[in-house]
Amino acid sequence: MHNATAGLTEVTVPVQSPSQAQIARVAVLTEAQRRQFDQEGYVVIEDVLDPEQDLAPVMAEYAAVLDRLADSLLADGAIGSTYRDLPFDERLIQICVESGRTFSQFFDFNLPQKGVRADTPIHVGPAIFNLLRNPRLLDIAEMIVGPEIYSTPVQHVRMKLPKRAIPAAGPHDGLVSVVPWHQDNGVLLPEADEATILTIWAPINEATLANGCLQVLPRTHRDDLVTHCPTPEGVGIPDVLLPPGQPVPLPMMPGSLLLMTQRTVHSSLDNTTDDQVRISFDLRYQPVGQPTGRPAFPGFVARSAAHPETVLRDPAAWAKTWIDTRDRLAADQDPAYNRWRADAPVCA
Ligand SMILES: O=C(O)CCC(=O)C(=O)O
Ligand SMILES: [Fe+2]
Repeated sequence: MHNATAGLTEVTVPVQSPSQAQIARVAVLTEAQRRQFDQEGYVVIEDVLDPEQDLAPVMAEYAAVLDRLADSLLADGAIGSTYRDLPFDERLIQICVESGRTFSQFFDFNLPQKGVRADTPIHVGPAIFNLLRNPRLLDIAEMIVGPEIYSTPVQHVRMKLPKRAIPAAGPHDGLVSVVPWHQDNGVLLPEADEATILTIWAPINEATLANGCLQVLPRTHRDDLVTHCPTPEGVGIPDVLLPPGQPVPLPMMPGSLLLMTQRTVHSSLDNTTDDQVRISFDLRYQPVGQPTGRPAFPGFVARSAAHPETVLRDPAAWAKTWIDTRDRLAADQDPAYNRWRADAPVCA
């Protein structure tokens, strides 16, 4: 009864905390923030998203994904309990440790670059779509890419695990582990070199030096694309080619956003904690009509002043674009995504 009453009260008398009232405004970059983005190649903007309103629905969806995953692993005998009573990150860690596997593809709203099968897991739920279309995110994106905004298909959720939860045999890729120094353009096809691609990196829980926050090399966005090499952790810039400069680590609270250009050199730290999963989204927006660098994957028009009728608003239609893509790729050859060769002299 107590819960029902509390729920009703919330609905009839919405309580607005000062921070919620502040968050409700149209999101804008101040002149100083815009200047920092232009001059340094990155900027952190605090309190753009409301953790309760904007991020909790995403985590509720992921909790349901983890429920289903735990049920099926228990049925297969891979784990001894579903660990339903543990908080999300402890539960995910326990399930990875016990099964000796990692499960990034079950949560990601993207497909692997190779070996897509008709049953490759992908989570394209409505809460994820709503986050991609969040008006405050799009307000910020509009200030960089203009009023015709395309949500590119090059985006991920990353649940970076403590080292102890990653099996020695891997995978040690950037969805669960450290990410080497790179420019985002370096992981795209050359077709996107001249595009304007904004990366918005958004932590869902607190990102710290200990659990593997991002770090940037300021002002590197003014350089051309640097040669990258394939590495076991993903495509990265070899040490000899890393531009000089002092890395700036960026611990961040949920609700804050990091904005980067497609040429800003950045990486992320190891998760050296025992019991935390660093959960974050990296989302990308660009002007409608420019190449995304991953032509085999589907994006969508997220906002359009000129052609509002082209905006995708239906979460089920969005999900279908990915499921259809999965079916097509399962039947096809792997498309090429990377321009870098492991046998280039600088990569040896
Ligand atoms: O989240 C990470 O650890 C790396 C993210 C990244 O490279 C990006 O957002 O472009
Ligand atoms: Fe990146």
